[in-house]
Amino acid sequence: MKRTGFIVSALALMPLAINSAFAEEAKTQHKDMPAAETAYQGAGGSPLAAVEMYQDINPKAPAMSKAEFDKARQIYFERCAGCHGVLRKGATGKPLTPDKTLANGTEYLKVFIKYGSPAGMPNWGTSGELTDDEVDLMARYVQQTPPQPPEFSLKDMQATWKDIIPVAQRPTKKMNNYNIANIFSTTLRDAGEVALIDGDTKKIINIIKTGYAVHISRMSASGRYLYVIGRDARLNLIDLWMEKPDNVAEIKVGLEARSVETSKFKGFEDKIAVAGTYWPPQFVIMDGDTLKPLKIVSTRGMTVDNEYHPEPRVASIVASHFHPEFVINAKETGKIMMVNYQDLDNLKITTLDGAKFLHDGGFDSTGRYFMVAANASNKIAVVDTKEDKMAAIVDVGKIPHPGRGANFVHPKFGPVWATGHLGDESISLIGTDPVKHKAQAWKVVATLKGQGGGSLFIKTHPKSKNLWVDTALNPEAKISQSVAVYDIGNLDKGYEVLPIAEWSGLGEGAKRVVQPEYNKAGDEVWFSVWSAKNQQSAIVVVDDKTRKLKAVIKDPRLVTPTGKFNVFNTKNDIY
Ligand code: DHE
Repeated sequence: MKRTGFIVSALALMPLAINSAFAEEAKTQHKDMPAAETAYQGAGGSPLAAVEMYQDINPKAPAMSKAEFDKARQIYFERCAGCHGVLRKGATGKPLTPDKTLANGTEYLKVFIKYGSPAGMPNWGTSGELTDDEVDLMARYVQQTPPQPPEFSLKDMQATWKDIIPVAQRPTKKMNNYNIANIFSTTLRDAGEVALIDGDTKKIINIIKTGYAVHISRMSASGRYLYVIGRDARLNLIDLWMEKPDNVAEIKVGLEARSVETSKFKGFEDKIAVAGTYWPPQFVIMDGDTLKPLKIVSTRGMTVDNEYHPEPRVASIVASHFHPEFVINAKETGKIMMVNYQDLDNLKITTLDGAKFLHDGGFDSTGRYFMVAANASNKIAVVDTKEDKMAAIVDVGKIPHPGRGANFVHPKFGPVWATGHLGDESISLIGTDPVKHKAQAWKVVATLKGQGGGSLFIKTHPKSKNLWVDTALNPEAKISQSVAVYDIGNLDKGYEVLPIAEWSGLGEGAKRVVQPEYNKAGDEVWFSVWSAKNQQSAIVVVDDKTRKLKAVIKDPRLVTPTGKFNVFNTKNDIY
């Protein structure tokens, strides 16, 4: 039996009665599961856990009371939906639709839920996360018809839209003395806030309320407006020209989201914004300076394998520099939509076939090619945003996770873009110059050995000679609390390890070092030291040239900092 796809294929083949030998096998096999990937997919806990949903009664499924059903639904959306999908059609995890689960029955499912599987299913029971009663509850729940969360229309969005400070009442010029190009918008994940930190003085300018488990920040083309999206699909628009930068508009674009972007094409600066949602599976185009919703487009449809998928979540979105277009990546279908925002009444979308499941990515150094991770296929899909065509699909390591990736000139192979991986220790360098380095273009030209798996973000800067790689989700504390740094001029020398968490001086306690981000000048790298919500966290600033500690930013208000977005670098796609 193939070991991947274990849950469903094994369930289909095994007899209904579970013997203890099988349970023993499940227990031992679980040891090789890719823990980093599982921890990451379930990281957020879906906001859908709190949403009331309509439920059919399936006479074939085991009986459940309403109270039991509601409890199970909450557990499902908090822990399982990230991998198995809202409608249980399967994503990183296997499908759990009644046609599969009913055939296998409660006892059978209980073993998998309790002991996990080598394909990545966590051992929810033996790890102590779920009690035996809860395991039984979940085994019965996944045999019911999946409840469907409500849709979210333009009217629903309009009802949540707040034009807090209308354009006419906003400043007509910058009203503060901040060097706004060097502000860092810092995600305070569990506080549902962002901290605007002055990159020059390292002082907090303002802490601003945003959505639940806030995810990313993006900048408008002029560098004035900052867009922040929460997992609960609340989108905030912050005006950096105000005396004290703050929210000027807000909207809820759905029930769950991760991505936002703004128009960058000449003539459309600051004009249009777009946000993608996990639920409902769609994206919405808005006015850039007010967030007024204008047009919704569904992502439901066929996958790259020509199978229907009812909930393709919107993953990363970037703005083209070559056309008035957004590049919108649908996770489960593996499709990449080039959405032209010039004429919303006659919307033109060019759809490209990428690979499954699309997640995060960034541009090459010229801004023409968008490199996006198809994490379940271990590939990077390369989109030519000038020609609106796929340039290539490149095989890389296990579960690529680049963030926006890192661009630099390799001493031998010319311009490359790099990604780290969640599933292994490798760092893949892909040639990105099809003109002067044709033989290397869209090939992995070199593979570096990193500290270990569980890497989330990699970064460099055009002015730097360093390449920084975090390993935030590595199970070893020593590795998750430090970063590896390579000398770009001498990559064969291997990496130096910097003990960032130790430098923060936070002392004992679980913490992870996550996401290197440069300042505008490219001479400092900022790292988040991400502790639990009730513990102190910090930002550690390293001098890029000397690789020595430069500053530690600590403040009781810096609760669970994760992503940091330097205004200049984010606006100009510098990484
Ligand atoms: Fe993220 C980017 C989705 C978990 C921090 N994350 C993204 C993007 C997507 C995404 C689709 C790309 C947005 C874009 O470019 O338009 N992230 C998800 C998930 O679905 C996932 C796996 C689970 C979840 O429930 O959310 C997940 N992400 C995490 C975390 O646990 C992280 C480490 C901490 C946190 O803040 O929650 C995290 N994700 C980030 C960051 C970026 C990001 C910092 C932007 C990186 C950048 O440099 O651009």
